[in-house]
Amino acid sequence: MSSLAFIGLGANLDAPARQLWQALHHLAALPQSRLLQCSSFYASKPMGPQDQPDYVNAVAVLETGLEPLALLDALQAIEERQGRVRQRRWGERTLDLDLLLFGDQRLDLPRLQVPHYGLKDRDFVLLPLWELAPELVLPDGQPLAALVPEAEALAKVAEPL
Ligand code: PH2
Ligand code: MG
Ligand code: MG
Repeated sequence: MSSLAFIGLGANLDAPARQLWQALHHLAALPQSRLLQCSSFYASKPMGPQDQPDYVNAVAVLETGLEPLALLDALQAIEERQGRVRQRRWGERTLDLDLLLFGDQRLDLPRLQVPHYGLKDRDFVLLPLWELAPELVLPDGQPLAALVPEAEALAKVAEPL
């Protein structure tokens, strides 16, 4: 049985848009999985420490037969392949891949909370998600469209490469 997984992508170091393209390439190569779609790339001001570069953010949707924790392992392996070093909390990074939604599952495991805890508060997640799935209803029954009008517009990155 396969599930739809929404994945948040973010980067603010080392040619961020190129990092996102490379991550999409790796996501497309995951076993038992098919990369269905990716949103536009959005430029966003950093949440957290302000003395770091702006981010490029996007959301991708994957159809996968992997279990959530196996997918999480795969996402972390991609982050590592792209040189991710864990520095300060909410600090700069070459690539961040967050499992935002996994079908309509709700998981509260030590390693994995789904839906992602920050999903509803982050414009750089809500806007690309809404671009992909304007009719989406979150596992708690809340329509995504109800959250988006409060989100601030973000500029799309015109030339991702
Ligand atoms: N990710 C962070 C910290 N701050 N800010 C923006 N704009 N976009 C991000 O993806 C982001 C962030 C850590 O995951
Ligand atoms: Mg993140
Ligand atoms: Mg993360």
